[in-house]
Amino acid sequence: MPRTLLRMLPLVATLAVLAGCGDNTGGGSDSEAASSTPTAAAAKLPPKFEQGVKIALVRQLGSGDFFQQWLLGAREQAKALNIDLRISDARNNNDQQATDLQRAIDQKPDAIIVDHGLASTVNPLIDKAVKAGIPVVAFDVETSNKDVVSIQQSDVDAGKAISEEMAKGIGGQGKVGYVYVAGFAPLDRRDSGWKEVKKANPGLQQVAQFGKVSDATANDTQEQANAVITAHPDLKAVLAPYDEFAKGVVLALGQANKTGVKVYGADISTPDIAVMTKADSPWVATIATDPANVGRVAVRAAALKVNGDPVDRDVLIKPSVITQEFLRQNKIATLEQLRAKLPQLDTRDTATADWIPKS
Ligand code: SR1
Repeated sequence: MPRTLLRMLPLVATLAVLAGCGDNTGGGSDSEAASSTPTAAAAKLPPKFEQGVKIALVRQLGSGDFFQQWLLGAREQAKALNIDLRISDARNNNDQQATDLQRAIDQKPDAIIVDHGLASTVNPLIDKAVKAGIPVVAFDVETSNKDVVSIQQSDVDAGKAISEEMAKGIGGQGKVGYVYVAGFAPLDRRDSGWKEVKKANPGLQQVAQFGKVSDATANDTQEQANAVITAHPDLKAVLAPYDEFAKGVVLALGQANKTGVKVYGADISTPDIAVMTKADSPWVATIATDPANVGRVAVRAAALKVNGDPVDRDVLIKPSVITQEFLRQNKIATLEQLRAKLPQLDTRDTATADWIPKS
């Protein structure tokens, strides 16, 4: 594989990282997640699962490609395990997420999955759930509770890998914009990676930091990016390590007819691939896992806890740097095609057991 196309390096390397159900959420296209990992011959479920298990999924956010794909994978895995997945989406309202989490605890489910959330909002309730004997799996939450299974996409290394890709892409020199909102665990962790790379590359000059997380993150970020692009005509790149951020910056650059600025993002989906591979697209690289697979891992980890099976306290899912060049040269237009070209995205062996169907 040509070295400029795709980098999937081990932990020590520098360019890539280390190696239906009573819900109120929306959705995305089922086909993207559904076809990604063929279901193997049905395994025999433990009696508890044969009878039916209830798991509450308490989400801080649900809009955008990443979150929709994540949910499709989670739902698919839940279905394969006869789990009634009860989903709430606080739409970035932290008080609402606290209410949702308290309600979930009151309903005494077999387990709770907390998907994103401000540490100060969710941790007291996570501790309460654990004390009440409810197994908790946390995805993208900064929690110190040792009884919680904590899942993330190796975000410090992810931030470092995409920042290094940017440093290399602009020859280690020049003005860069940075899209970041504090308080979201994955963004905070990626920020640590960026800080490390910034320190190691004194030629990189961060001239602006902006961004907004909302129900319409791309559009809100676009508005802020417009101002940054105007204020810094000699900008060389923008580090936007969340796909909704990256799409917002791409929209702003297009609106301003501005060329010569490279965008480095995070996450991947079929719509993201379309944006990256469009003629003259400034989005040149992203760091990503398969979001549907991450959703599946979260549900499997919860199922293992419900069954009393061992599961690691920290589950790190390894992302890959995926370049525009790789996507174009391999004529990849969909996430499904990317999965076929990039077996590293497969996480079926993470957080599993013999009795768990390979969804
Ligand atoms: C607002 S936090 C957004 C991030 O959460 C997940 O980790 C995704 O990778 C996304 O970039």
